[in-house]
Amino acid sequence: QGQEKWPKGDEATWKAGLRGVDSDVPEITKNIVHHVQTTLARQAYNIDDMGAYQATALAVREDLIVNWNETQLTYTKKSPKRAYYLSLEFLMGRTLDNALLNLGMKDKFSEGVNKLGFNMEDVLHSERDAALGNGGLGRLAACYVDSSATCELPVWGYGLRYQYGMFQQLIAPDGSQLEAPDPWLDNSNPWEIPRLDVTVDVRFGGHAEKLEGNRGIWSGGQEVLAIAYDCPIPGSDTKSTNNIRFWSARPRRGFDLQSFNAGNYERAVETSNSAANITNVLYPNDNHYAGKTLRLQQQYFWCAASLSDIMRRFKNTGKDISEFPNLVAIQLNDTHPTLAIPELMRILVDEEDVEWNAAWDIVTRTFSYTNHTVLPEALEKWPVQIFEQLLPRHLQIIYDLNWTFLQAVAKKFPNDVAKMERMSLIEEANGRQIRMANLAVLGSFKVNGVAELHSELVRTTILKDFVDFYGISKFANVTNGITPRRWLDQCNPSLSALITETLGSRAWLKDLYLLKGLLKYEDDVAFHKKWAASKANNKQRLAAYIKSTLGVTVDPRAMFVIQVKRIHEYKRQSLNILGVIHRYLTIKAMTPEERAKVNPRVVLFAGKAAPGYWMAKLIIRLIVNVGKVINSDPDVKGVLTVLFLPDYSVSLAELLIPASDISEHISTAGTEASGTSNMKFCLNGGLLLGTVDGANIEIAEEVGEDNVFFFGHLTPAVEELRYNHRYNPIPVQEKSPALAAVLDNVMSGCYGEASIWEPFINTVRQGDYYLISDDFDSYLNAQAMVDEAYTKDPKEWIKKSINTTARMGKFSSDRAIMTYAEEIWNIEPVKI
Ligand code: CJB
Repeated sequence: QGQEKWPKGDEATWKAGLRGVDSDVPEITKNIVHHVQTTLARQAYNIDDMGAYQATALAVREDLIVNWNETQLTYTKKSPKRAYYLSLEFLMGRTLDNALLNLGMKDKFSEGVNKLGFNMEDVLHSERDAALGNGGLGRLAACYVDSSATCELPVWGYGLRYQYGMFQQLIAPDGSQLEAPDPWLDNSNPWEIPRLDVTVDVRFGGHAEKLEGNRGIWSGGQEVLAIAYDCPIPGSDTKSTNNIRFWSARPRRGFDLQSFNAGNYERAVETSNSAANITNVLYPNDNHYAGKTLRLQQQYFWCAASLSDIMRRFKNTGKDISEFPNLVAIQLNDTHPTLAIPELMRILVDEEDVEWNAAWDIVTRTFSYTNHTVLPEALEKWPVQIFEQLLPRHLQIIYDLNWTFLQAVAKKFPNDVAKMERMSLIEEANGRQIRMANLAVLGSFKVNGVAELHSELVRTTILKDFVDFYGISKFANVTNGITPRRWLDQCNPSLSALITETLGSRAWLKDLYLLKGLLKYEDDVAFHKKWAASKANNKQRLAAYIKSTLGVTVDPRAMFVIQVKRIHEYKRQSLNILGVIHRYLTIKAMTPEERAKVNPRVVLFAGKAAPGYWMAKLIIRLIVNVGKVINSDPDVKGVLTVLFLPDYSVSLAELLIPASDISEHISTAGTEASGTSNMKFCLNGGLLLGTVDGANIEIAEEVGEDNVFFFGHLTPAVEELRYNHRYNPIPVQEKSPALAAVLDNVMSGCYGEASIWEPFINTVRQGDYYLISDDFDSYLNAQAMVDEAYTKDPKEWIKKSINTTARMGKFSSDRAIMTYAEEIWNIEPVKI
């Protein structure tokens, strides 16, 4: 009784064949050698680091799959409510190190790899980053799947398997950014499991007919096949292993035989070309909407495949369709997956015969939406014309939803035509467009921003009308978080070891508030020494990398100042480089005695600009060229070095973040929704220099205002300042003589011809939308305070650093994901 029947064949034979997780070194090495021999067809005679990486990865993958299978079987048997995280981007970085640490197997595998004649560090570095994301939004998704597995929550991610990830950034001799493709799958990807049997037909185009009761029939057009590739996501110190299912596009009919027989080979393969294109490349825009048809195709392809898969899994439970929201929660990561809303309506109404209102009830109890930006240029609006061609049935559904919705709006706010216009799913001005954010809000039961200030701005600006309409309770905040496994344990082994030694266990990695225990040692001289040694070690590591990649020697005893993130005007790398120039001019004007007293700095930049973002690329060029001049000027040698590190990536972040003394998060107030690298730097004991924006504010609340360096105007002032720039401009010379001198210096030609920089300099001199001139003096002031704090009392600085790390508990992505689970998805942990 209660015993389940063995599903197939002879149970004992099956069980004898099953493997468990390798646990001792001889088993591990045996399996690695097995893969060298029979998977890679190589031997001890001809194996290199890359081969060793591949064989090790294949061995670890087997362990992951053992746990994956057990996890998925448990989910199927227990049938809990599950959450699905739909994200067009998962910026995973490397997997091997993370998997070994989460499995608790790193030491044993290192020993095994050593026995086979390799060094684990070299093996780990042979792995190529999986860069299926642009920046913060994609890396957040990666942290969230790590935390879901660690917190034993039944969560799957759904994404696209791009053939080409984020482009590789090269810097030309003149300092400009060049882009090269990232064919990351070329060496094959050991972390994915192709599921050639898990496929979905996805339709594009054709025509839609309407029947009675808002039902419809969609037919014709072209069908594209979606094929699933699964990527196991191990939790830390648990068997729980979740999944990201990535879809890849294949032509439905690989070949049109008729055209082929008629001698038209090109036409015959045409379908296959256009279909496979869909998952070719990640769009390299961050915080910017570009409106490309292929991007809309990507979005629908992914939503349709994922929903079909989710529906199939739901149906396997045997439950009535009305139970769907009790077993399924779907999180929309930004508006990119908003098409999932009309798609679920289509499935329910057209295929499952659910009555329209009942279907809408199911939909609106299933979805929730995370907004990641209030920047107007980032909000997605698809031209109705493109929509009509690709998704005619969805357009009908959107029109029908809009009709009912606007009636409700009119009823609640009679005679407020302007409000109706703003809330409509369709924007009528500048060609008709579908407003994806409005649709996402309409179809979701909860909408959240990603930091307190951002959520407040969402409620009071871009979605104010919707708050008036639905009431405040539909709108929430979930402050972002980061996984401490990757962003401390993995990237900063020396600090992680020190923390574990000090706290007596590794429990802090799963309960980050335990870091508070370090506060006991904030004045302990011996602890200070170890803390400083760890930082020095990380700075040396970075210095060695800089030497080997750029050939530049930097002194690890200098203060390392780091700003790494996408290059964007709103993030104001421009303010940083103009501040650097000011520093340079100031030092040059000093006597040698005065110079000897200056706090030596190494200022590091890294980040990619969208290939079509001309101004961001110009800012990179300026940084590189300013660096060239400063780094070759004997007057500032040893006092100021400025470098732009090419090709920023997750792996480079792992090297940079532990090495910072100060990191800069200096967006114009109200523009950075949260930021997450700010959390990573602070967790690693780097202090924060920033504006009162995004999650900087909550970091300061946690670590204490005297442990961060804040500057600049606050959000409420921004609108008026911008207004004044337009209508009552004050010359830069009057507002900030220091800035005026810096701008003149740039235009003097010492970093390259004035005409190159003029377009950028003009954005500051006229209009100054990002308020460089308003914040410049305050920024310099904050920099002076940094110098003073760093040089005056090194003990005090270390104490600040310890305090910062110790008080970062709130920013674990475990806290964030548990908030989603409890307050939005209503799901519970499942023990495997
Ligand atoms: N974000 O990375 C992106 N891309 C976008 O298109 C819009 C927003 C970022 O999301 C992060 C995660 O929520 C935020 O921390 C960051 O402030 C935001 O710019």
